[in-house]
Amino acid sequence: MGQTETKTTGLTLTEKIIKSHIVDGEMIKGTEIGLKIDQTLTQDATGTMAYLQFEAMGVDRVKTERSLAYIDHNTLQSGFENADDHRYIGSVAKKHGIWFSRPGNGICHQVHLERFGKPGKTLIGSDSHTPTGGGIGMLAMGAGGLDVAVAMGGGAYYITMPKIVKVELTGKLNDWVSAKDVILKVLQILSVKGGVGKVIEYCGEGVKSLSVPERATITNMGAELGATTSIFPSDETTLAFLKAQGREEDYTELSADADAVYDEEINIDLSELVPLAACPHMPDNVKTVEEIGAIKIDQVCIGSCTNSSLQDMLKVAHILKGKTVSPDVSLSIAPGSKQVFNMLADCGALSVLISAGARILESACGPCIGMGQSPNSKGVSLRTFNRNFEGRSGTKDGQIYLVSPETAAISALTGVLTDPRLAGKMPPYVMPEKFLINDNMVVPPASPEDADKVEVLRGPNIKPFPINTPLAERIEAEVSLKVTDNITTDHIMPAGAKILPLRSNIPAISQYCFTVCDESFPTRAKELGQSIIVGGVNYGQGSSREHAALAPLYLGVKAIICKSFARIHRQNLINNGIIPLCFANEADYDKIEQGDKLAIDNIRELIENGGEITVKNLTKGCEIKTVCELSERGKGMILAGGLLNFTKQNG
Ligand code: MIC
Ligand code: SF4
Repeated sequence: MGQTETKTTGLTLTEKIIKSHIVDGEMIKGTEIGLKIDQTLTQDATGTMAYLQFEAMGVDRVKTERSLAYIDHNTLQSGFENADDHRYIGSVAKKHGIWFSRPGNGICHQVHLERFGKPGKTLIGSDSHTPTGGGIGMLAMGAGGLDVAVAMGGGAYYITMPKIVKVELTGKLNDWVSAKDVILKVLQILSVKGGVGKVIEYCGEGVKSLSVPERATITNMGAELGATTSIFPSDETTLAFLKAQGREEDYTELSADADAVYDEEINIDLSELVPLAACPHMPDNVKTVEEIGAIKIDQVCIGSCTNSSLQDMLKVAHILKGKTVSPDVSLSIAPGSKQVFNMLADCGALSVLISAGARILESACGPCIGMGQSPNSKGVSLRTFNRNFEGRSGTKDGQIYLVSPETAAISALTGVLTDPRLAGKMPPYVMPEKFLINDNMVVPPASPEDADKVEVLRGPNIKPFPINTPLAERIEAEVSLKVTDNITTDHIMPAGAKILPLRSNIPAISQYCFTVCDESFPTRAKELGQSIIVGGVNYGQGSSREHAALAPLYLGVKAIICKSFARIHRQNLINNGIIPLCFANEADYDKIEQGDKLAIDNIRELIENGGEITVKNLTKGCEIKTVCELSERGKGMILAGGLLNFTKQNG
């Protein structure tokens, strides 16, 4: 904090990219800066809302270098809803200058890395795993849909100038140990809140031994640290990857200056790492596979934006070759993109996977977001994914462990969690020099001249989104819910095959808000008319889903008082005019109970002045000091009742 930009030392890689994109503010840590955004991406589960918001802004054509709309989350079509949303996104994309990646083309982050990401560029995406792009040296960040809509319209993206953590990698990974084990190690060191307000920058000799997809596994799951993003340098390995993708003209060499100064430093010797697993129900609940022991497993899922590259799939195919999946295990495999799928088919690896008994799924998020493959009751599931939050798999008492593809594949054969190092020599696999390039599932937008002729197709599931009203002078409201630490957006707004199709229908989806914690919450909140939620540390960690702010807004939630917030969720609250308050003294958490009546007087003035905000607990007869640190822009949004109102007011 407080470190100024007048540096005489060199710059970190993050600072270099920020420096070339900053359009508002100064590179002073802890202050708000606005960045020019070169590329945006959306996925379908957040995309409908983002494009409705984009339409509400009245911009004809996107102003970015490249914007893409991917379809990868809501691919199970058990009713008209998802198909209608996909049709809407396809048509709105065509009209407004956005490239449309059709269902079947793959998971947004995997496809973006392969086909569109560029070193040194900025990317924001309405999905928290957008930092995958850091694997090729992009400054890639997850954001709320509204922020993405603004960036598509040419507006800046605002972040707090982050602290920068250097992760110095030395040595080389041993056989059977992989990139997933590296990020699980970082999670063990930093925890799920250890990255908040920070960018994790990887450097050192060890970087050279990691391929681009391996680097992308690490930056992808950096989202679980709560970090603003993670980034690797762009070097010869990046060039080789881009060349193999037929995109060497997109290459720029990028690294930190030798004398760059970091805020924190972590050293990891890759050769000392062993296979790790994140145990239920948090990605930072990390132990060695050996330590957990040979627990019986019911399911193995390989895929997701963390581990679905061709390299991961080839490793798995070589491990499964000529073998059969344990009779007690269901193994599902989802290649990350059409490119990966095609190449697996062409080289015969797909046939190996099928022969071994794998259940092959389409290239999409699938089980990672509970779109099918929910495990059996109390089922133990090993997944190469990035999140194992309670209930996310679709089975409330499912026991999800996050592991590497190597550990997953070997365990699928043995039927118990198995340290892959016990399996002898690692079967060799060869990566091709050229990838199969065929972008036929990416639909280009209409030309500006033809855009008028494109009709936007809306299905009956698409309902208008709620817009807040300007902040009142006084808030008096009951506490409708009190929750504990590390509440995830999967608690606030659960996903899964049943609820995801309602993402375009806030009145309907809000009926599931917080039901993981308390089934009666939606009815109670609605009946109260307006209310306040109380939480612990790292409130809102996980996904970028704006619905975790929109549904509470619809249900009348005016403010959240907690010990600390996760970055993207806090911004989503501000964007929607919900006041994010933090206890000045964390122990005061105990002074409020669910059902207490709270009051805040002169709230407009207090927000404007930016000082302490006193919350009166009318039920308990005590006062609680809170703080609401907001930039001038943030204050404007809270006072106006959200970003859309604020933008309208300010032209
Ligand atoms: C996730 O992994 O939780 C998701 C589903 O991809 C979310 C986005 C969403 O909720 O639509 C994310 O990571 O932001
Ligand atoms: Fe999809 Fe899972 Fe990646 Fe989210 S984490 S984008 S649901 S694959």
